[in-house]
Amino acid sequence: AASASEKSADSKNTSSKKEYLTPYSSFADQNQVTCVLGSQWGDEGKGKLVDVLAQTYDVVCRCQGGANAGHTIYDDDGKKFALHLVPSGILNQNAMNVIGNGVVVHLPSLFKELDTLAEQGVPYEGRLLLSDRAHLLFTLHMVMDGAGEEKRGGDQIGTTRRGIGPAYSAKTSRSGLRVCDLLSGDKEAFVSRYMRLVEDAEKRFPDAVDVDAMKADVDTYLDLIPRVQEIVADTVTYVNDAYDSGKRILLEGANATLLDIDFGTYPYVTSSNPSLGGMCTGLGLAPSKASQCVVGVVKAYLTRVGAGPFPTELDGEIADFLREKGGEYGTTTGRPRRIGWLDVVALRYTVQINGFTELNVTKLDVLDECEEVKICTGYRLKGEETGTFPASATDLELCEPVYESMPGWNTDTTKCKSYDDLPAEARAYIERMEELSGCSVRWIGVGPGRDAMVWKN
Ligand code: 2SA
Ligand code: GDP
Ligand code: MG
Repeated sequence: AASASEKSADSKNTSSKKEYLTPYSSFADQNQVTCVLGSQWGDEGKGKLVDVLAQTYDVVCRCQGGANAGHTIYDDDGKKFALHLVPSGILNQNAMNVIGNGVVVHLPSLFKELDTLAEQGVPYEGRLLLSDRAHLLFTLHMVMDGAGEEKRGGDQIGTTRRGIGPAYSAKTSRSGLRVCDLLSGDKEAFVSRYMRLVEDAEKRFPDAVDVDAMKADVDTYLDLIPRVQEIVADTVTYVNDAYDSGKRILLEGANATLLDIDFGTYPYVTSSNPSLGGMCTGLGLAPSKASQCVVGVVKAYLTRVGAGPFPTELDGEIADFLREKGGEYGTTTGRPRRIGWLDVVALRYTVQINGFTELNVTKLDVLDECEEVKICTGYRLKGEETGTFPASATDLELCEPVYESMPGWNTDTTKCKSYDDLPAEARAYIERMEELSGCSVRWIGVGPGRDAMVWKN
C-alpha cells in the first residue's frame, strides 16, 4: 500500500474560483474542522452543504453508516451525482476523501460507485483512502437484513436492506471482519472466519441463506484485494497528521440524529451513531478537535423514510404537494418519503445532543406556495403537555403535536441572493426557528444548486 502522504491530494486550487465560493472560503479559514450532521430523520440536504464546503476543505471524511446513505448533489453544470459510500469531497479534485473506521463497507458497492463516478468524469485515483480498521459488510449481511425484516412481519423497521444492521451486529459481537483482515495475506483464515458468519446466519435464517452461494461470494472480496490495496491507509494517523499540519477537515454525517442507535426513535433507527460522538469514534479524531464547528442541517419541513413515530406527519394534499415539489423520494431506494411540519421539540433535542454551533435550513423554497406554515412547539402526551422528546417510540407515537401557525410568504424565493431578499414572512419563520431551537441559522437553502444558498449574518 502506498503511504498516506504519497496519496495526499495537492491542495493548490488551480481551477478558477466560483463566485459563490468566496464566503465559504473565509468560513473555512475560521473553522479548521467542520462537522455537518443531519438534525432530523435524514435527507435534510447534508450532501449539498458538504459538497459546497468540500471545495474549500482539504480532507473530507465519512465516519459512520454505509451505503444506506444517499446524498444528491448537482455540480456547477447542473450534472446530478448520487453518492452513497464515497465522501462528497470526491467532486473537488483537490480534496482527499477518507472512509473512516466507523463505516461499514460493502466493497463491491464501493467500487461500483467509484466506477460510475469515473464514467461521469470524476476519477478517484489518489483521492480516496479507506481505513484499514473499517468493517466489511458482506452480501450475506444484506440477505440477513432482508430476512430480518420479513421475520418482523407487520412490525418492519423499513430498512434500506443494505445490510447495515447485521454488519454492525457482527462488529459489536466481535465476529466481524475488517479491511485489515482481508489484506492480512492469510486468505485461509479470512475465508474460515467468513464461513463462520455464513454458518451462524444460516442457523438464524435457514430459508434465506444459501450457504453455497454465500461461500462462492467470498471470491468477490478476495478478487478486489488489489483494488483495496490501492486505497487502504491508517486513516487515524492520516487524519491526525493532516490536522497537525493545519489541513482543513470536513466531517460528513450520513443518516441523522433521530435515526441514531442511542438517541433516535429506537428501534426505528439505523445501527450507527450519526451524531457528533459517532464522528469522533468513527474517525479517530478527538472530540476537542471535532467539535469546533458543528452544523446541524434542518429541512424547513420534515421527512422520514421507513417506519416509526412521526408526530407532525401530514397526509393528503399538502403532503403530496411537498413530496412532489421537494422531490422527496429515497436517493438509495427510491421510496416515497413521509412528510410533516417542522418539529422543534425534536430539533431542540438534537441541538442538545450535538451542540450545534449553527444551523443550515434547507429547502425553504419548497414551502413557497404554502398559505400557512406550522411549527410544532410541544407535544400533548397522555393529557399533559411536554417540550421534551420521549425515549419510548410508543410514547412518541401517542404524542399529539402542539402547533404554532405562521403566515406563508407566497413568493418565489429561488432567486433570493441575500437574507434581506427573502420575504418578511420567510424571515419571520427562520427567526422563530432560531428562537425556539436556541441555535442560530447561518445558511438557508432556496434551491438544489450550489449557488442557491442564502447567508444570514
Ligand atoms: P438501515 O438501512 O438499517 O440504516 O435503516 C434503518 C432506518 O434508517 C433509515 N435510513 C434512512 N433514512 C433516510 N435516508 C436514508 N438514506 C437514503 C436517502 C434512503 C433511501 O438518502 O434517501 O434511499 O431510501 C436512510 N438510510 C437509512 C431507514 O429508512 C430506516 O428507517
Ligand atoms: P442528504 O441525505 O441529507 O444529503 O439529502 P438527500 O440528498 O438525500 O436529499 C436532499 C434533496 O434535496 C436532494 O435532492 C438535494 O438536491 C435537494 N436540496 C438540497 N437543498 C435544497 C434546497 O435548499 N432546495 C431544494 N429545492 N432542494 C434542495
Ligand atoms: Mg439522503
